[in-house]
Amino acid sequence: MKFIHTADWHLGKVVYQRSMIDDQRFILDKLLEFMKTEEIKVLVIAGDIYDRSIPPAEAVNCLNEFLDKAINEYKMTVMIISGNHDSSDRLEFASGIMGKQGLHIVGNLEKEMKKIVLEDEHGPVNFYLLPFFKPSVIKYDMEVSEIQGFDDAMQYYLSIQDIDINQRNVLITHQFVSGSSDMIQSESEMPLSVGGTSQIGVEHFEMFDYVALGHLHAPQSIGRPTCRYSGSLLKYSVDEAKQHKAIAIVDMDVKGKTEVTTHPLEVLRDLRVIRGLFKDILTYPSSNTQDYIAVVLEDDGMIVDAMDQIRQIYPNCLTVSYHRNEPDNVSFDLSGQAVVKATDHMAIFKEFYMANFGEEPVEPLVTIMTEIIEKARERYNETD
Ligand SMILES: [Mn+2]
Repeated sequence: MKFIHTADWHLGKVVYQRSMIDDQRFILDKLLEFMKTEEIKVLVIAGDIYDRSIPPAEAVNCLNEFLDKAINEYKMTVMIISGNHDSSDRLEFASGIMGKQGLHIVGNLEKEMKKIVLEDEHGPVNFYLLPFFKPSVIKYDMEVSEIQGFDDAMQYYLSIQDIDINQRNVLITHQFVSGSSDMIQSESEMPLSVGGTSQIGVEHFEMFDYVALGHLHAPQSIGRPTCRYSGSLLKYSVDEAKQHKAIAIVDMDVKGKTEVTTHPLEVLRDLRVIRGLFKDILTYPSSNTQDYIAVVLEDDGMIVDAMDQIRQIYPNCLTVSYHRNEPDNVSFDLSGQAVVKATDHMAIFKEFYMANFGEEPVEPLVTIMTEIIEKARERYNETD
């Protein structure tokens, strides 16, 4: 059996005030075309269908049109779970009725994991649909008081499921699953928890022949080739510019024989970073001027109206910044604000000052800021 694994569509996403709905419609058409050509009838979407818990109407319409074609026209089976960006209740709406048509949506965690059984020439393949959940759901709703975090919540939850390890099993889930090597993270992922670790050890998933993960936006396997983040549908932040987005094609043969390949889908507009001197960027434009562009200027001085002039050539330019304001620990969030990864308050202030004024803050600013930080710490009882 072959199926497609994808995740993190974030329909309705706005990047630097630009709605990406046209790009999303375009790539979803390409996905349908690809599945039709390859005669693949099963699609798995591992959460974050929408970008927000209350998605805009155009995002709902986009999903609706996609599912209408996939289910009614192409007779596909589609399995969807909710991610941390989705509203589980909204996503689950009418899912009971749609199950008969081949559309399976699980938004809320149930004590018994939803199982969809599909058959091929080798027998059944069990797809388990496990939506994003926080440890508090296990701790309070299921009344398991010893649960501390994401890792033991997942371990506990899987331990109470009845899974036949002699059959072929696929898990679809949306969590931060980690292996022994480094994971690639992106700016456009919303942290799953504030404070503490939300990471779940990959070793808890050994009973599954394939684990279809959602949450991390860079395509990557975790621990083994058959435990994988498909990555997001499109590049959703500037730091994802160099990633190669692709869907995963999972080819499941007999038990123990599962192959994974990837396929990049054609995009309407790419998201790229262009670096250089202002005059060079204007004089020698690259091809695909309709792409989403983040410009990093290597000029020393400030250029008045840089964005307006660049947009004459690159109408979809998202952001213009200066290389000199680019310390290693500053990156850019979706609204174009500099995000400082340092946790030290004074370091954050210094980076903020650098990004705005192009120089280090001097006295008496530093002393004043030190006092403000100390007062704020006292007020919120914060210690180092
Ligand atoms: Mn996501």
